Amino acid sequence: MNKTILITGATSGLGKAIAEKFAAAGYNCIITGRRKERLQALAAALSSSNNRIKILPLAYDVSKKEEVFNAINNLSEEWRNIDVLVNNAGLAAGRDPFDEALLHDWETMIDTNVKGLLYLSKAIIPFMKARKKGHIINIGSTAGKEVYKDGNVYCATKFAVNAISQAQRIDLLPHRIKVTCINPGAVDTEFSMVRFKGDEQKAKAVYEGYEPLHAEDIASTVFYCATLPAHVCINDLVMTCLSQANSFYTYKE
Ligand code: NDP
Ligand code: 8X3
Repeated sequence: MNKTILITGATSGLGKAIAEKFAAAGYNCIITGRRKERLQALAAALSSSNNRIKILPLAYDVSKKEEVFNAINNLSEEWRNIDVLVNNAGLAAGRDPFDEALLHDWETMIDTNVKGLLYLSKAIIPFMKARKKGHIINIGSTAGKEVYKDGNVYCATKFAVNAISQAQRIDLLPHRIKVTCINPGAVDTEFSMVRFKGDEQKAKAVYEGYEPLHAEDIASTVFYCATLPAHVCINDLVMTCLSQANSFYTYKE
């Protein structure tokens, strides 16, 4: 029987690449995000690439508690057998000094990166507990390892993802649920376009002068972590491209 994965933020970047990787490996996929057209297009592409799997597109906003619990609680019995939950949906909004940053940006990041991850985990853990197995993979960041200038609340949300991952790992031990936190450095996705609110020049500059990670690199790592033997769990993993050492140091040519 196919395994099932639920991926948040599958309409773009890391989430889309993770969906493609697991679909190719025969997983049934619940793909989620707010942009319905993108979800439908991805669902069609994944289904046609592998006719032995099922794809369920679910459009909701992870930061809206009611939408999350409605979507998850309305899953049919068959779709509740979630083996892997990837809490990936997230964003940075702005990159400004603490005293100049917008409250609205802070709230959006906290609501999405922290509360969204909590809501999804809370909604899905009962299904995993009932089956006495499951794997939660949280996407953190190098920004959750070192705070960098003007990163303030984005970094804080990723520090929170790290803390929540540690807490989940401890408290879910009796239920045989694995918890992995994967912390990538710069990955060339729509992340910077979102962060700089459509400013293409600023977004492009982030990835100039070196080869950043690609979304597929993260997808392969998520897949590796998710397919280890049942008794093995990668707890915490930091990955960067060759040109990046940590949040502060990127060697650009
Ligand atoms: P993208 O902007 O390419 O993708 C972000 C995804 O998150 C989209 O699918 C978007 O879907 C979804 N999303 C955002 N807000 C919401 C919301 N409120 N409800 C539901 N879905 C939402 O960025 P990445 O793929 O790069 O980012 C994915 C994760 O990786 C984030 O958590 C990010 O912090 C993290 N990360 C990224 C790095 C990078 O350099 N790119 C490095 C380290 C970590 P939609 O808009 O359709 O809702
Ligand atoms: C995304 C990577 O360096 O922009 O989490 O914070 S960075």
